[in-house]
Amino acid sequence: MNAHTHADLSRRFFLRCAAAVAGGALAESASAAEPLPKELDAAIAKLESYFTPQDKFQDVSRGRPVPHTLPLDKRKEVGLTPETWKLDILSDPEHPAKLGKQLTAKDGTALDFAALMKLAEKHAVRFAKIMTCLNLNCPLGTGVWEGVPLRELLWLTQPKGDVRRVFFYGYHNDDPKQMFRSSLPVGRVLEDYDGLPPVIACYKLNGELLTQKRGGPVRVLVPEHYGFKSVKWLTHLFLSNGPAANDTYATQNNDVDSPMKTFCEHKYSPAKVKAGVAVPLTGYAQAGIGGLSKVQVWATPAEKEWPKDDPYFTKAPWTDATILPPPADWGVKPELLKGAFGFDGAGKPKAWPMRLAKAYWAALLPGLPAGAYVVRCRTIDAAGHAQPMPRPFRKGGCCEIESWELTVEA
Ligand SMILES: Nc1nc2c(c(=O)[nH]1)N[C@H]1C(S)=C(S)[C@@H](COP(=O)(O)O)O[C@H]1N2
Ligand SMILES: [Mo]
Repeated sequence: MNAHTHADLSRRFFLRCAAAVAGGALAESASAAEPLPKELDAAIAKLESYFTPQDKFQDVSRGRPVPHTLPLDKRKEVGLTPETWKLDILSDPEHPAKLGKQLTAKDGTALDFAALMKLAEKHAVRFAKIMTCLNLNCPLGTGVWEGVPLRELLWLTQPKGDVRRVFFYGYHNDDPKQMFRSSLPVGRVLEDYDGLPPVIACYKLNGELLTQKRGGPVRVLVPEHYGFKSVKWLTHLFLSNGPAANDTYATQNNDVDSPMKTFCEHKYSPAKVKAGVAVPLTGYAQAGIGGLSKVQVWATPAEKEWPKDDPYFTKAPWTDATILPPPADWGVKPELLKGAFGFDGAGKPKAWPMRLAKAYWAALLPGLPAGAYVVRCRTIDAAGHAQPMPRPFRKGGCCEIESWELTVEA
């Protein structure tokens, strides 16, 4: 490293620290290389806490009635409380796997919550994940999820072979038509490749037991996938020699093999501003399996036509937004993050932005002449793909470039 580069780096580091101090709420930044202008303070202060309180998650659960609305007596009867919960772990009757044994409620050998907690003493893991529905463009919430790696449950059956996939479903009012099922290749459950956290049988969110509404007592949580793989009110887990996905979502024309995409949306943008006055913008970006390297914004006069042969606006004069650093206050107890997957012993993320989670961003557009504008934002993933590439197709998850209106008054 030559002296010039070093001086330049030091200057950048100084600016980062200045930004951290000026921002107040912001911890030391690894990504904000410039101090944030004061005009952004108010919009940044409006951003929600990083982690979503359990009762603030959006809900898309199916069921008639939805299982979490059942009265307590009924929930006890069907095993939807920690004291009554039971999980059958079975060989798929249609494509049998060779197992040493099965765990079944019928034989009194099903896994109960106490046995799961016993496994948790040795194997429990926590990780951050954004929960997003493949069919919605806005995430349902971001949490620290705790559970036992699902492979520990598979190993209880002493599998000998003929296992290619696992599938699972939850309580569905004992009505086959209401069953919500998802599946994974067994290899993904057994091994955490590509730096991924394990697939878990999850019983806690943000340090609290999973509520009925979030799928308690136990749900599956698949770190890299959209919400439909994370089956709630888990009751049945199958080891299967079937070769293909049998997810309920596949019957609804969804791409059930595509992990989460990288994309962004705005959170704050004024509806109207005065001509020549800088425009504060904030938003969030979901860092999908492809990671996140940049968020960019662009405002253009509404009447201006864009060439039809550039549907993703790749030739537009995008400018970089600032990806905000990890928050000083995450919205959960700090102890929860110490030693969690992807965090160090002090509770600091090892990399930022964190994959399969989110980051907030902010940008200050320079003042504009009076008129009607369209503003857009997009992400650039870690490999350099600008949104919605490299996977633009809708059925593998939402990633359209968001656009919204801005009026600039004389
Ligand atoms: N048993 C069951 N699990 C389910 C569902 C369901 O309808 N029933 N919906 C799935 C879908 S499509 C999504 S997006 C997530 C949403 O998780 P959340 O309700 O905790 O936000 O749950 C998944 N798990
Ligand atoms: Mo979903």
